[in-house]
Parts: sequence; C-alpha cells; structure tokens
Amino acid sequence: MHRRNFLHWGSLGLSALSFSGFRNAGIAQKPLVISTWDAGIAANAAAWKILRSGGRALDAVEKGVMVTESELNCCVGLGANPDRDGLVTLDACIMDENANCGSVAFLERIKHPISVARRVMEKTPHVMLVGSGAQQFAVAEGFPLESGKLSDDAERAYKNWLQKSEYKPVINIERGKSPQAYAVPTKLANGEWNHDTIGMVAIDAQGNLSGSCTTSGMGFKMRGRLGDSPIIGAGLFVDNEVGAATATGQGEDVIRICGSHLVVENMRNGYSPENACKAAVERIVKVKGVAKCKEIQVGFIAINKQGEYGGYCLQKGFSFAVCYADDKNFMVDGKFILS
Ligand code: SD4
Repeated sequence: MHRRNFLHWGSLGLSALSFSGFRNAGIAQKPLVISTWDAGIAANAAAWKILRSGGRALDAVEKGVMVTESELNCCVGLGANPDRDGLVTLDACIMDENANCGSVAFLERIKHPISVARRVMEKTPHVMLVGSGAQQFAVAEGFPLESGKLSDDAERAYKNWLQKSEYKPVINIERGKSPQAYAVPTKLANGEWNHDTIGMVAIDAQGNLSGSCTTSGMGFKMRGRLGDSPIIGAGLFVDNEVGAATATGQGEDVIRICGSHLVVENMRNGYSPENACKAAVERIVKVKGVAKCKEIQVGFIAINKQGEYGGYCLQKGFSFAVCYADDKNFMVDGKFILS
C-alpha cells in the first residue's frame, strides 16, 4: 500500500487496519471446501462426501448448497423470507474449472435454483436466465413447480414486517455471536432470519476449483430486486489457475466493486486468500466511506490453487465454515476492518 493511501485510511479512522500484504503462510489442504455462515457446516458435510471420494468440485458445490436450499424454515431457498409483495424469489449461480458458468435470478417456486443454474450452464448457450423464462426452463427440464406457499417462519416474519412495512433492508449485521451458537442457522430476536445466502468454493483432489452461490436475497426487498449472488464476478468467481471466491452481505456494494472477481485478481497478484478478501473489503470502504459502511455487512471467502483459504468482512459477526477431513468441519470467525 502506498504511503499516501495509508494516510488516507488513517484519516478515515479505521481501526484494526493493517498492511494488506502479499502471501502469508497458510495451511494448504486439498481437497477443501469452505462456505459462508453457520449453515455452511451441513452444506460442507454434503460437499465433503463427494470430495473425499475423489469427486469433482463442481458436483460438491452443487450438492453442498442443495442441503441449505432444502431446509424448510431456513434462510435460503423456498423457506426463506419473501419480498415485500409476499413472494419468495431466488437467485443462484455456479462456475466450474473451465470458466463455464450458469445463473438464474428472480426465480419463483423452484426448490433448487443452484441445479437450474447448472442446467443453464450445461444445456444452453447462455449464462443467465431470469424470471418466468428461468422458471419455464426449469419446468421443461423436469424441476417440479412448488406451491409458492410461505414457510411458517417466513409467514410469521412477513406478517411482522407488514405491521410497519418499513423499507429498510439490512443484511447480515449481527454482533457478538458466540461460537456455541453455530449449531443452527441464525435467527434475530424478532424471529426473522438474518442470513439469506450460502456461497461455497471448493478444490478437489485433482486440484480443480468450482463455486456456487444461492440466495433468497434481501428479506422484504422490492419486487424484482437482485443482489450480487447470481452475478458471476460479483457473488462468485472462479479462475482455475488462481483461485475462487464468493461473497455475502449487502449485494449492491459487492456489485459496485465486482467483488469476487476482485478477490481472485488480488490472489493472482500474489495476495493470500485472506489478504485478497481484506483488500476487497477495503475497496468497499474506499468507495462508500466508513460512516455508510457501518450500516452494512459484506464478507468474502476465498481459496487458492494451493488449497489455502481465508475470509474477511466489514464488521464483526461474519463467520464461515471450513472442511478438509471427516472430522475437520468447523466455523471460523471472519476478521473485520471496522470497529
Ligand atoms: C444479496 N448478497 O442478495 C445477498 C444477501 C446475502 O446473506 O448475502 N445474505 O444481496
């Protein structure tokens, strides 16, 4: 970092900001899978079964996040919070070691958006399908059209939200969560889910990388709102020569800096996964300013071609799940740059 920039950061009053340097020593593991938030433990376990038996990272990241999409009363998938019109709309994307990618957005009444994204990648000449077209494609591919009924938890949360109908979407800010609380996906005190997304990146025994990201987006969002999660380069990016990264948190701010692509490019330029994530978070602060960043959360996680991993976020509370053995599937608290 140049001296001038360092002074700039200092004048912004950032605490815990240290030199975003080049590679640091990290334990390299192969195969390896990491994923965002506490629901990542169960998702990693499913992905690990595939990786452990020599399977492909692409299969692992699809099957892994399908676990989270399947949870009813959970934060991701059809059980999640609806938009402000009371309808659940889902976004997902997937990317493999050959830079093939597929994405769906604003998809309704389909249980596994990640698998539809994979079909888009494998069966069409396109990268992205949205809305009714994505749903039509899914049904033609044999995905059942679900009822569209809200889960009990989502129904309750929506009714709660309707009482004020305040348009103040806040994503992922949770402070001071204890490591023991990781067993179940997080709910806020008012019963609402606070995480809407799982992003997963993996490296298989052959050394190939893939990633997936799936979300219901912001709870009670404007109808039609999309975040970063289905956008290749923002919510997810994989470069098999370098590494893979995924994002969570306030999608608008991840899109602004092409977040996951930036993390991968940082690794290409010699940064460790952790420092690559940190530099991307710093970029958000630079673009948005410290004061506004205190109102949001963004976290990145990444792995590199050597099987090193890392993550970084804006503020305290972000965590990610790391798995590289049958008995090694654990949560890591994300380091953060704002106090
Ligand atoms: C979005 N990035 O739609 C997603 C939200 C998220 O945990 O990550 N929630 O902006």
